[in-house]
Amino acid sequence: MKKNSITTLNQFISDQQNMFPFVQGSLSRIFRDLQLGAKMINRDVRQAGLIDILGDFGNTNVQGEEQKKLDVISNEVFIKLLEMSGDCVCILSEESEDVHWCEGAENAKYILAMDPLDGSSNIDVNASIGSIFSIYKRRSPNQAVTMEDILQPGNCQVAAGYIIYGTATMFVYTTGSGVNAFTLDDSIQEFCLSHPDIQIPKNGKIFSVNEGNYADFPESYKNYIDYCKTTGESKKTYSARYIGSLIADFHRNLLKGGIYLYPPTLSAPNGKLRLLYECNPMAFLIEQAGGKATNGSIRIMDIQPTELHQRTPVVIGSENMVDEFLTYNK
Ligand code: AHM
Ligand code: MG
Repeated sequence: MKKNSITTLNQFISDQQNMFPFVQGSLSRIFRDLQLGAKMINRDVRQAGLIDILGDFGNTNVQGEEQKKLDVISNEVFIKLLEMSGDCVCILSEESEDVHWCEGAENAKYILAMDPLDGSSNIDVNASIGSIFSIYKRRSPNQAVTMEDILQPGNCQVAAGYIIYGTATMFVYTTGSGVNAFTLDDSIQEFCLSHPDIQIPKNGKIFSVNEGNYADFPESYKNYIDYCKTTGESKKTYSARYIGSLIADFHRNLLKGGIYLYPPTLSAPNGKLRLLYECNPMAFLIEQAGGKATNGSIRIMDIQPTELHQRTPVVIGSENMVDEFLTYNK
């Protein structure tokens, strides 16, 4: 990149496409749709306190109109845009119980999984939230889509990323050759390359976990968390940082180095986070940035999903910190 030059996300994607001529335009079109959806949701998030979108889904406002939660609106926005361009045969969403089949796109090549607005309970308190996506190529191009197409392990992802609606709005993604982040320039409404080729530091100083659940964690997790909090002259302690919004916690750790844990608990033995919509895309990004992601015993991206809304414990972040955790969780 030339110094002082601006590279927009569209330009970046089109350059990548020129480098790999076998990549047809459909993946680029999906990215165009995701960008447009991100800008529309960004607009709504920025106005969240001003317009009637804060209430619970199902409520009616004083005019008798139905109020919609932003996560429902976000789901509708992405589905509508992706369905219109016809490059996804189906969409899997944390907000939809079943597979959403895209009308007229029976022959499309891609399957998209998403959490349209993760951490949405943070909207009401003006904390960062985000949208997560993960893209797979269907395995059966010339026949009806099977469950094998839909339930692919994370190691088959062709692209993944997230949009963080924070103090700035950023689009962070990978197609398997590094991680790049683009910041939305509000004045021109373009995502511009701001963080090329992100690498997570091998060691970090931050651990992120909901310690409110500590009593319910397995012993190995408790021991690791106790270790993170150890103080002493010879040992560097870690600082705790936990927003309770996966993308915000992940994004900070990605840039600064750190580890994020969502352990199994007594009441939720598979943790809380979803494999398809949250853990796989984050695992692809972290590995592409030089980090690691595990469920405590195996690599997140090697888990074979068996159901759409499957949950998994997750430990993700700087390589040496995840390795250190694994010595506690043999
Ligand atoms: P959501 O998909 O319903 O928004 O829930 C996922 C969120 C993550 O953003 C966050 O990391 C986690 O839930 C926080 O859970 P907890 O409040 O149990 O710590
Ligand atoms: Mg979520």
